[in-house]
Amino acid sequence: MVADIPQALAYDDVLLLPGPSSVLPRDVDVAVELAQGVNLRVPLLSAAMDKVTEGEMAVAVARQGGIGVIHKNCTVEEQASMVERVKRSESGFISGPVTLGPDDPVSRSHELMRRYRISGFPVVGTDGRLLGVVTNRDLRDDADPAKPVSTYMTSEGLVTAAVGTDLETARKLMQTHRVEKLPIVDDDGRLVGMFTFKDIEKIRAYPNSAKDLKGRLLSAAAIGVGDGMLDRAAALVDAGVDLLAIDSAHGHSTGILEFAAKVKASHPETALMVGNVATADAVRACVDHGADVVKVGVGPGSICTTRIVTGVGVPQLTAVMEAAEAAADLDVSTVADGGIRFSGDMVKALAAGATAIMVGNLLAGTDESPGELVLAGGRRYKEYRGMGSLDAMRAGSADRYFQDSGSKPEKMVPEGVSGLLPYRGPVADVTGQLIGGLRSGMGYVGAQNLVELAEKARFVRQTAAGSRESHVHDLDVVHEAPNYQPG
Ligand code: RVP
Repeated sequence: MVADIPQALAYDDVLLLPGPSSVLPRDVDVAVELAQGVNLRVPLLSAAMDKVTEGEMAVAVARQGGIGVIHKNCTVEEQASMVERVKRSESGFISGPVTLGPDDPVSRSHELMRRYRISGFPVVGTDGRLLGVVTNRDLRDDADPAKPVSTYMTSEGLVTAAVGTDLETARKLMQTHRVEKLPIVDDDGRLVGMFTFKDIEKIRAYPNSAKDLKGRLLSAAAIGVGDGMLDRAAALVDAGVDLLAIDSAHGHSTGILEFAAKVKASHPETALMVGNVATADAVRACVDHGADVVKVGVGPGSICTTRIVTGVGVPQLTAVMEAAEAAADLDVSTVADGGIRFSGDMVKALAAGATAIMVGNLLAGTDESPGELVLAGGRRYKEYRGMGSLDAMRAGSADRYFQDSGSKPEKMVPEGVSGLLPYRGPVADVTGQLIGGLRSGMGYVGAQNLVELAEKARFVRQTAAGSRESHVHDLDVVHEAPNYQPG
């Protein structure tokens, strides 16, 4: 009987063999298509966790070429407005700008500025014609909140451009006329869209952003099952979400699968990610129920106690390999979720066949993660918690673990913990190291792109002694490296 038990491996159990290579790290291609319309420039997702991905993180990750999955421990309105924030953050050409009517009060303009973090609006009449532009420069502190915006808007000598104006022409026009917004109007003077100078500058600053066909950053958001979740999905789709993620600790369960089929039937055009799973059968079940992407990982997360509390799970390398093989047969993608501690783990996950990876821990200590810095013993930290921790479940994630959020805390059975992480600076620093490590790994393997990485990968197993040898040993680290934390 014992002999029949299959063995499963974790990332740290293996290494990749170096192969013949004429590939330089800087020349490799790390782009992937996660699902139709969801083209990533780097194979990275940030976790749908309330200490990891809100609007700011989602924008930051998309600017680096990945996609952030906005968590759902908040109201539908809050989550949808975070998606909108991502979609509006830098779109180059904004085809449906937020507008005001001439009679809207100044207070409404302030409200919208705060909500969308934008600095001004075109003002249009009921017939859609552009009447003026109002920006925060027009609305100084002494602007009366009750007065109509027409009192303060600029309407004389408006700088506008015709339909079809390209990005560079728009930039030059705005520079020449020293304006920050360039409304695009048709022959009848109707507003068709708008460029903003800030957006164009950001496009130049983040050339590797992951974008949709309209040039807007990609966004993803989590939903659960149960009351109101179909409405939540609809609100997120209305807000422009590119990828819906059904977030569960056990994706291979009837309730999740049936719900996935309903979501797919309601929103066939929106890419759907379902998880989490750890077996090939589960991948097939998810795909049978509408998944375009299957998320893999039962128990590898840094804050996760599922395997300890329930005795269930699969070491992540094996889970990824089995899932990726099944997914490849069905022509869908997989995301290796959880347990990525170093960039080398990312290389191993992708070499094992995952289309992309998802991280929580590595991004939770950054500037863009939700929450304040905590000072302890002279060092800076940020809080990180599992969605199966008691605190997070009370805040709304109990359904991920098939528990009732109304239960008394002492009745809940947590599958996660909370803790502090060292502060890690901006997201761009972390992703720079991760992708840099990936590129170097591909160079060693001799893989020009991620498909080749999976094809050429040859793993060897390492013993505990091998793992010890792989890690830093026999010295006290004095100057920490930005991509290596001991133990
Ligand atoms: P990590 O990057 O190792 O911190 O793992 C993050 C992943 O862990 C998440 O994307 C999610 O799948 C899983 N998770 C989140 N909460 C919990 C838990 O409380 N058990 N697990």
